[in-house]
Amino acid sequence: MFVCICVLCVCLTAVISRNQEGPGEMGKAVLIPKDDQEKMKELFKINQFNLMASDLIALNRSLPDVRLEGCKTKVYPDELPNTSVVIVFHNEAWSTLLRTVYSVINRSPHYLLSEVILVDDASERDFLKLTLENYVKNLEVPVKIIRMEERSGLIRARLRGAAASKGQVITFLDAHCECTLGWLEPLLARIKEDRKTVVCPIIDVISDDTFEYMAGSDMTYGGFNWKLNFRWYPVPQREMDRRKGDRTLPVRTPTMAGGLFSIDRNYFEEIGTYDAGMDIWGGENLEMSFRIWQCGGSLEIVTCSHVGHVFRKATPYTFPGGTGHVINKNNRRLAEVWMDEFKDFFYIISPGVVKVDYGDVSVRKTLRENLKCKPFSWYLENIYPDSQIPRRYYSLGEIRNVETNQCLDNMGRKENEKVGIFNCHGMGGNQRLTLRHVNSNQCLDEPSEEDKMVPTMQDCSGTRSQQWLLRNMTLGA
Ligand code: UD2
Ligand code: MN
Repeated sequence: MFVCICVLCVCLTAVISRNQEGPGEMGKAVLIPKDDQEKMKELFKINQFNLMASDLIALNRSLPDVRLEGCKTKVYPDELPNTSVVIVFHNEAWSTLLRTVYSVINRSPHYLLSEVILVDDASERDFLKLTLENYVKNLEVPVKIIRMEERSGLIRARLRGAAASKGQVITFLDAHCECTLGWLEPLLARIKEDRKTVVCPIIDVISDDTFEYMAGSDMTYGGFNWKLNFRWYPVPQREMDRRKGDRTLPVRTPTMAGGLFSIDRNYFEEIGTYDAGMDIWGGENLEMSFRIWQCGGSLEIVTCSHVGHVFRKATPYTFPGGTGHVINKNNRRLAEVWMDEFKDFFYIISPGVVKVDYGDVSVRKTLRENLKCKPFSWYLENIYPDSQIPRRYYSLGEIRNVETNQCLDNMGRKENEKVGIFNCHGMGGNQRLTLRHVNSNQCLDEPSEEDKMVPTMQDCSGTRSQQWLLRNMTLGA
């Protein structure tokens, strides 16, 4: 008996020392020696991350516990719904894909893990075929592999994975993630409390250069800009106040990044899964975010759950049809179905996008009617009041003097400064003006004597000096 324990001690020590000293252990950066850097740069191109570094790191590497102190002591109910984890991939690297799978299996209580589903979106790499199939057979949790017959894009691949899943909750992850200790319980607990809440972890950053693991912030949440790009913004004061300053409580977020979230299985179906008409990549995250909020659900970042993701600066794979075309098409689909008259802001800022054929969205419009979803103006007023999109407006475009062909131009200046007059360039930018509702803060005011032609932007006063005659203003691209 004594010997046994002693042997165990030795083993344990061996494991711990390996874990703390190997490359990338505890989430540390992996630095490649000078001599190998040429090779490293070559390999980088394959996945647009440092494949050499990733391949040096153990598939089950250790990570730091980056949670807030208050999260470490939280107790969750014993009876939580279980989840299927769906991971879609196209030509993913072996080490990142398997590290994702190991981190799920090793850091989730197994009674909460129904299965892991890998959906191969028509990858062309041999090791992702039979070698992968044989490898996952030996893992402790059932891992199912589904193959798309042809390249379908992440949206339709996720739909396939979701349809095959059996868990009460579906958790989606990208194929280059690492889950940290305690990541799953807070997500499932929140869904148990309210099945119409869709939850995201804090997405930590795994460096694409060194694979260093860096904690993400609980002080940022998801928004978007007029081009319909997802963006991170600071959590506004109103949301801090709502949570009474308790940073361990979930943050209500206007949008999600898209790759990492959990959703009640039945609710996923009730709310209309995904728009299967969207191709390859992009747009589905905002589409789902708007849909959840407008149709009676809510979207949160559960700040006690941390999952890392390799953020890349460029995409490693092809976009059949062209990158711009695919993304514009997906964005048009979401704008046409969910954004009502506010879609015009997107169209004005992205000239050319209106020419992109977005196919048939009638099924999605019917879904919106059936679910009796609220208008986009409600979403902007109530969920995203800090949006850059002006919520009350009459019109958006350039103000052109048809005689001289010159346009009002804010010349990049700030509030209460003069606006300028410049040749119309039709590119938006500083010449994109909105004529705001009288309640908004700034209005064009008449030029003073010495300024001759040039009006200024002033707080709206409603006086005659701020009244302008607007003729032939057109809205649209
Ligand atoms: C972000 C999301 C991503 C998705 C995307 C918008 C995070 C961390 N990531 O981009 O999940 O919402 O925004 O669409 O929030 N893939 C396929 N087939 C394809 C293309 C991609 O299966 O045709 C896989 C890919 O291997 C990966 C996942 O889809 O596992 C997401 O793709 P990405 O990692 O290139 O997207 P990312 O992180 O830039
Ligand atoms: Mn990704």
